[in-house]
Amino acid sequence: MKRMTDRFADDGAIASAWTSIQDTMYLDFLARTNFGAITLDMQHGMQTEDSVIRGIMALGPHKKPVVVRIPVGRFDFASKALDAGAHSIIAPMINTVEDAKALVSFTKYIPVGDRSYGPTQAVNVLGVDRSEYVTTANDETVIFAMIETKEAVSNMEAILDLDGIDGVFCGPADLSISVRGNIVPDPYGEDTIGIVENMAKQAKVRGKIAAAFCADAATANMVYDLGFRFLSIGFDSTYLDRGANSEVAKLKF
Ligand code: 3PY
Ligand code: MG
Repeated sequence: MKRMTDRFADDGAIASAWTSIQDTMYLDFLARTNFGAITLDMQHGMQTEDSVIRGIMALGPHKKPVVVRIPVGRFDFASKALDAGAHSIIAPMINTVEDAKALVSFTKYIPVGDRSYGPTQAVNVLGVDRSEYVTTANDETVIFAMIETKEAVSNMEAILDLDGIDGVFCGPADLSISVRGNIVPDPYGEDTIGIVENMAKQAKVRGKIAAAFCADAATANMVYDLGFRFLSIGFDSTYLDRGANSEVAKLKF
């Protein structure tokens, strides 16, 4: 199987779907689109532990990277999602080096972290044997720390310096709320765009991946130009609205 990390070689980028819908038939449809990866969102999206495990298994045959955004602090479930065959974890609200170290301890095997041995289902889903899985997992699983508060920004370089943190993931809405002190988000607005630019720069100088949540393709293109290389684009209701409404708009009645 072509692994997720390969796709970043030669400055490649991944456009990921972002989904909250628990249904495996829907996930099968989504995986047949031209998105390069599928992200299952448990933080604000309605994915549950059960639906994520079923989702990873349903997505396995598509051979596309499956990414799971865990709820805040649920590093135990990050391990379980990797054991089920997820390629990557996005951990929200990583504000301190201690948060990041806890994330690494649950998601990377020794000597980087303390992930417990037991990839029974991952080897089936990914089609590799156990010894290949465990000896390559630290390099092949991609662990993103979400940077989305002022505190996280002040600790970002130290978080990025940690072995086991493979990249940072920009949460532009929470970041703007935290920086502006205003609950109405202004993603990629003038108060935060400099921080976002620096995020990509700091990741790149360390050979790590900058990732970001984007509402649409125009935002993803802008963020790509800043140096981000894993870009989630829109979410379920936008896919349905835009797809359905673009057809309806073509009707002559
Ligand atoms: C944010 O923008 O804060 C996010 O977490 C994106 O989902
Ligand atoms: Mg957020």
